[in-house]
Amino acid sequence: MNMKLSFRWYGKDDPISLEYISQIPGMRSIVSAVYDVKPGEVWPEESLEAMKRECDENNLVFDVVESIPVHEDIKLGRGDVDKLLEVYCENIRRCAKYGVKCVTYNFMPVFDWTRTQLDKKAPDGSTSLVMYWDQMRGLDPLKDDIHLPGWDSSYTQDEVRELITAYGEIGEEGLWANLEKFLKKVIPVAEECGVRMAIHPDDPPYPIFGLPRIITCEENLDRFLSIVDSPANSLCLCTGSLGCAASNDVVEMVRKYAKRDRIAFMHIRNIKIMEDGSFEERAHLSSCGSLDVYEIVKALCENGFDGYVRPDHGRMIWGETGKPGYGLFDRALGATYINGLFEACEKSLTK
Ligand SMILES: [Mn+2]
Repeated sequence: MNMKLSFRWYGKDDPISLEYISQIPGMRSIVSAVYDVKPGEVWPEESLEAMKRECDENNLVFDVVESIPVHEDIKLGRGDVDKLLEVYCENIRRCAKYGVKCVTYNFMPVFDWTRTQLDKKAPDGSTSLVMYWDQMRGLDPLKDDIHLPGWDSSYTQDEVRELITAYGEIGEEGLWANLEKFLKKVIPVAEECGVRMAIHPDDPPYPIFGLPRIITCEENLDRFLSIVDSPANSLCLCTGSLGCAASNDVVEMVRKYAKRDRIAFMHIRNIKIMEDGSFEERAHLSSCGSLDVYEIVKALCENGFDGYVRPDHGRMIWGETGKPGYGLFDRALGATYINGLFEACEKSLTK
């Protein structure tokens, strides 16, 4: 198969072993990062070297990083941005030195993904992540001490308020300007090292608590890609993130950007959009959610996609416990389903 199947692994603290991951049919690459270093600091080479060695020992390739986090000061355009950008570039060089070909990152203010519950029980007893508007409404982080699951707990509530206010002041155009500065510095370095930078869309792709969100829709993806028109400036197209806005036609987006070779990395998962715009993470199968995963894979194959693919969040099934969204069993089922779709699509195209 042309695509490179990959699996996210959280390193030594991940309850799932590389040996287990290597037992998933067709599994090729490990997606990981150095998790014990703060944003804005240089990654120790020993950590990258150890990661590469452990993957090698399990016949897996460590060639995708998710993610090198972007320091809030880069996104806000304040503090010593030049120094932070230099550190970012150095981390890309170091990753490349140990074989990394693709680096994912995001430009989401303050919080990464937003959900209201991480263990919503479905009728079949499985659990998954959900975002329900009736649990969100009435929450105001500027007024109340709120703790949504998955939020960086290292921030105090006062720090969160200060950041939210600062992002409110720069707004969407300020965030675009800071992203442009980031790309113009980082992409030439990535090109030199043979690394493709892959931006992850905002999850969900609309404003939360008034925070600006810009990697959200086709118009904005076009704008993003035109800032630096290079394959090194590409997308991590996350079907579940873009797909939870009903206005996004994910199949068309995949077709368009795969044709232009601007998708470096695919996150494949399915979500169910509810009537009020809330969403639930579901099993990968098309019939389990709102996305047609067959059409997504077909659009990739028809446009010669040969980048990385990973089964994104899975449900917790069969009594497994662990990091919500990142269990072994359902992501392995997702991987096998993805393999099947790719085999069928690729074979039908060559006949
Ligand atoms: Mn994703």
